[in-house]
Amino acid sequence: MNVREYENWIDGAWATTARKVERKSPAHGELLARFAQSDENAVNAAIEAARKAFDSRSVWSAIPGADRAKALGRWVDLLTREIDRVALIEAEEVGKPVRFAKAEVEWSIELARYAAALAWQIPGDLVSNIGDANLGLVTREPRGVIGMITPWNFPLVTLFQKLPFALAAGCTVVIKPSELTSGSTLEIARLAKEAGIPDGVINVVTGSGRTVGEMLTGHQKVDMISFTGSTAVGIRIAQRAAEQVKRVGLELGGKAANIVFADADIDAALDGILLGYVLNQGEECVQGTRLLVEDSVADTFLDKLVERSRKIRLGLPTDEKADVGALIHEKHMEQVLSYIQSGIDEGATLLLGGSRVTDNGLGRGFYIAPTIFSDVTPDMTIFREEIFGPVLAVTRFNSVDQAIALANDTNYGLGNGVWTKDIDKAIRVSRELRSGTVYVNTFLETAVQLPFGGFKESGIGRENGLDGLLEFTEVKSTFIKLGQRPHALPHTVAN
Ligand code: TXE
Repeated sequence: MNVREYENWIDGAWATTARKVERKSPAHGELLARFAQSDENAVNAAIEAARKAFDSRSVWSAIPGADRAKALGRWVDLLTREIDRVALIEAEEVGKPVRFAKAEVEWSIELARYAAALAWQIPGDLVSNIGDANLGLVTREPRGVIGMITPWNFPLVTLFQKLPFALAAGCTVVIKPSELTSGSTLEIARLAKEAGIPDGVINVVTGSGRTVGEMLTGHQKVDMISFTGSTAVGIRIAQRAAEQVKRVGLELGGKAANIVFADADIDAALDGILLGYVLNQGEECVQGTRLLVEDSVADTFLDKLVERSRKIRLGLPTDEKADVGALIHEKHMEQVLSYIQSGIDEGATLLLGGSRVTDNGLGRGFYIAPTIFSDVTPDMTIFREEIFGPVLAVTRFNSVDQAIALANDTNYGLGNGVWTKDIDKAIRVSRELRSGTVYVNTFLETAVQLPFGGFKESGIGRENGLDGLLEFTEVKSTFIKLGQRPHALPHTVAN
């Protein structure tokens, strides 16, 4: 296997770093790539390059939006050309099946195309009702240099929910991808140069969160941190950013519930719940990790769910037929197993799975069988904490009010699902769910126009949609006086 060797990408070129970190496959243990372990000099150089590109207005930040849109379009075309190669890198480094990695790159491309189009028309306001002698302009300017810190579960999508939107707005960026999955981010930075996006607009420094992430967050010349990752790290970033009154965008953890009412299309609900708890090995912030099912249909629903879950195929990243891959690393796998143990110890009923899978050539990887617990109560750890593995916690309910209360009984608020054919019920429940996204009779669907983000501890701010672009802008009010301005202190000019 060819080991990919990467350096940092700074000011439009590879920048050599002495220390490297290795990434081994979580699916079969072989060495995949070496990434730079950046030091302070590298981080400073990347920030300086982004600052210079931003401050010299004619490079990117103040050029016509149409020119930025065209450059982003060329970049997307190049990424489209390289879908298969980038998808394979993504699959290998994360451990996920390649067909899902390919869908992820395709979705990233769609996000970038949409964001590029937004660059044509960044909204502003003209305030003309403040008297004939006055005119007000409300304009949106790019926020500046954005530090982007991204996680390992969807390295490209989590980045593309930020990057093209920030670029469309006119910002420049320094990205710190996860130290486990930096390959695709470095590849797209290189493609940006080929597309004619000016040097310094996109910079990538790799390394750990404790070093590189902290440096980026604490740097005076970074105007905003846009972060996707755990709530614990998000809180730490917000605290540090507050010291500099630095803007943050935080997309954090989740504990989504799918509510299945007895009048739902049961076949569709089964399909959505299945995908919702195993997609990306369950390593997903909007994972449908809790199932709330109406008591009258619960037994048959669970029987069918277990039956379908048994048919889920685990496999290597290159296995085109695999549904579920390996977890990101051994420690994470052990943590998921310890959550499963807590479910058993705290009295939930294990209906399926519950252990590591090592047969069929998966023995060197970190695989866990799809796992379903029933009789889960809200005080149990598996009901409350983000597990980030293919584990479903099932709780029964008897009324609409009880279902809503159970779904909202969490510190998180990223997404939830409702399954019912009753339109009144669907709308009532979706209004009362405290989450940034609600899916009705579907789950994990996306549209680039719809903003994405969390209520409560799931985050601050929104990605995607027009809101996703506006996050990367500052609002400026310009007051214009027309004609002769009357003296405010006339006695100071009287003879
Ligand atoms: O995330 P971290 P981890 C959740 C999920 C998972 C848990 C831990 O529950 O099990 O978090 O995953 C960088 N200053 N999610 O530990 O640490 C880090 O290098 C600045 C949910 O991998 O939050 C990486 O680039 N940066 C989530 C990024 O933060 C720091 C996706 C995310 O890593 C830093 C991933 C610091 N002090 C995990 N410490 C989602 N919402 O989808 C780390 N980083």
